[in-house]
Amino acid sequence: MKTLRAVVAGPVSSGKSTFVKTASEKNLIETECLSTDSTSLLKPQTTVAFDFSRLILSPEMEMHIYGTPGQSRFDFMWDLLIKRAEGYILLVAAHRPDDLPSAREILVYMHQRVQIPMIVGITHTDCPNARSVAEIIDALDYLDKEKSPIVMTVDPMNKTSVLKVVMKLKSIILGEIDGE
Ligand SMILES: Nc1nc2c(ncn2[C@@H]2O[C@H](COP(=O)(O)OP(=O)(O)OP(=O)(O)O)[C@@H](O)[C@H]2O)c(=O)[nH]1
Ligand SMILES: [Mg+2]
Repeated sequence: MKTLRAVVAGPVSSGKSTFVKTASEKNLIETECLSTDSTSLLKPQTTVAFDFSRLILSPEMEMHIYGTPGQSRFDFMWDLLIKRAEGYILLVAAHRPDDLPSAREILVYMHQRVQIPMIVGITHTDCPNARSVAEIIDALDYLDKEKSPIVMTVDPMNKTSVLKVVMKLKSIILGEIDGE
């Protein structure tokens, strides 16, 4: 069985754990602990190590999906996870523009370590004050000017929506479609 490894990264509360859980067919692992500091204003629990789920793609292939912690004090986990990955999804919440610098920091962090297929997944588009996709991409100031990233809106609570992003990433990793 061939295994593809994908990482789901992004700022605190962008929807990473929800995404990984929704994609899951089996073996879900979560490492959520009570939030402290400013994160507790957003949500009672936060990921401290990683989320993990498995998805069967075909009889010969499965995908392991790892969700990172959002807090930068756990960035050693970002490093561990991204270095084994074949692709990643950067989740960005559309309704919290104050998080965009942190999303960009994560993008830079990943880009310094790997050049692998990636997708920007815009979450919380259903929320009041959600910014437009163009505004978000502008703020991310994508690093590779010759290649624009694939950008998709995604509802991490909706399986069809999550699988659409996962299958797109799989196709780019396998070279079935161009990542530009
Ligand atoms: N309305 C709305 N809520 C969402 C969306 N995506 C995620 N959520 C909610 O946002 C909250 C945070 O989601 P998590 O999946 O825990 O976020 P996370 O990125 O894993 O957060 P950390 O582990 O703390 O970094 C949860 O209550 C989700 O149900 C979305 O697109 N729309
Ligand atoms: Mg989480």
